[in-house]
Amino acid sequence: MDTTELIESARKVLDGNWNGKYTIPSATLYPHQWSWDSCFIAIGNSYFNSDRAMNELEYLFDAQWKNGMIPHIVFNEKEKTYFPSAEFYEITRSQNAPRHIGTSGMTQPPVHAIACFYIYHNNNDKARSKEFLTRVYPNLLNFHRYLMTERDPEKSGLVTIFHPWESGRDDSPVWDDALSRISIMELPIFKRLDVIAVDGAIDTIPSDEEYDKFIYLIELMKLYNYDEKIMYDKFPFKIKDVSFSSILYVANKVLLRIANLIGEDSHQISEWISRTEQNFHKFFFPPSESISDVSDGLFYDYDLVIKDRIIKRTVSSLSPIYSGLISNQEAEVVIKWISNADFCAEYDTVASTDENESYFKPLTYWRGPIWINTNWALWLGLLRYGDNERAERIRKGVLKLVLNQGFREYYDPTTGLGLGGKNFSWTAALVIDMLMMKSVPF
Ligand code: 9WN
Repeated sequence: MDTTELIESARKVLDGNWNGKYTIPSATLYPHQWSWDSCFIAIGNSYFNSDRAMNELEYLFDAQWKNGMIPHIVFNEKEKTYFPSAEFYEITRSQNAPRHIGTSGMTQPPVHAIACFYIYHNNNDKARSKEFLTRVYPNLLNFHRYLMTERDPEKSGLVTIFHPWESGRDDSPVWDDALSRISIMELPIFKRLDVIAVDGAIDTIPSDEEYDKFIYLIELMKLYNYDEKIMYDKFPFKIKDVSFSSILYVANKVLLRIANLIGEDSHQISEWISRTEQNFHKFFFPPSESISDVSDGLFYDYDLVIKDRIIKRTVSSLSPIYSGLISNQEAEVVIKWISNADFCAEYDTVASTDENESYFKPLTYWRGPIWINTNWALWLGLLRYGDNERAERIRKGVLKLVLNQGFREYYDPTTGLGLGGKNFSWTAALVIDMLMMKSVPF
C-alpha cells in the first residue's frame, strides 16, 4: 500500500465512524463522543474536511459545563451498549452541568486549542477559519481557566485529576497505589459492558477490582455533587499528572497564539504559562540527590494525597519532551529512554510502560501496549528538540504497525499484534497527520 492508499483508507475509517454530528472512536467499543478523541480526529480531518472538523468540536463545546469543564464523554441517548451511561453519571446534581444533553461528570486532556489551531493552519480560507477561532475562543479560554483554577487551587500551573479516566490513560499502573489505598464503602449493582464488547479478550481490560474503584470514584463525585471545592477537600484520588499538564502547557501556548491572531488580550494566558514553567520541575522531577534509584532523568506524577511522586515508568514520564519546557540536556536523557530497549524494544515505537518493570503487561490497555496518540506526541517532541532521525523511526514504526494490522486502538509491543477497538478513529486521524504534515504548525 502506498502513501495515497494509506491516506485513503484512513479517511474511510473517519468517514465510517462519522455519525453526522461527531466521529465515534470505534463502533466495536465506544459509541459516544469522547473529548480528546474528537480533538485528534479533528486534526486528521483538518487536512481534507475542515467543516467536519469544526462541527465536531463545536458539538463538543455545546456540551461544555457552566464552570468551563469540557466533559470527557457526550452521550448519544440512543446507544445503550456502553457503561457507565448518561443516567449513571446523574450530572444534574451539579448546577454547572448542561440540561439539554447527557455528559459524563469528568474531563480529559485539553488537546482542543491545538486541534482548533490545526484547523486554522490547514484551511486555505483564512477568513473563515479565523471566524471559527473567534467563535470557539471563549470555549477554549473557559476550559483552560477551569483547569487553572478549579483543578489547580495551588496555582502551580499543573492540573489535578480526580479519576484515572481523566488522564486518558485509564488503566496505567501509575494509578495502582492511589487506588489500592481507597476502601470502597458501598457500590451500586452494575454490569460491566466492556467485558462483552471485547469479545473474550479479557486480558486487555482492567481487573474487576480496579474497575470497582473506577465506579466507586464516580459514586463519590456524585455524592459531592461534582463540586470541585468539596472534592478538593475530601476526594481520595488527587493526582497532578505530567502528561495532562504537558498538554495543557502546549495548549496554553497555542491559545496565546490564537488570542493574538484574533486580537484578544493574552495577558492571563501568559501568566498561566509562567506558572507551569515555574513549578513543572518542582512537582514532577525528583531532585537527583534525594532518592538515588529514581534519579533517572524522568518525570513522575505527583500524588497530592500522600504528597509524594509516583515512581512508575510509563509513557507519561516521557511526555515533557512534547511540552518543550525541558532543557536540551534533560531532553537528551528522555530521548535515551525513548530509544532504548526498555520502552522501544521492537517496532521502533514506544510502549505505554517500561517493558522491564513488573507492571508491564503487553496486552492490557495502558499497561504495555503501543498507542498511536502517545507516539504521535513523542514524534512531535523529537522534532521540536531536533532529533529528526529518531522522530522518523517512530513515524515509520507507526506506519508499519498500521500497514500490518490496520487502524487498531493499540498494539502488543512484543509481537506488533493489533488489539482493542477496530477501525479506531484517532489512529487513522493521527496517521493522516504523520503522512501529511509539512511543518510543525506551532
Ligand atoms: C473511558 C475512547 C476512550 C479514550 C481513552 C481510553 C478509553 C474509556 C474506556 O477509550 O477510555 O473514557 O471506556 O475505557 O483509555 O483514552 O478516550 O477512545
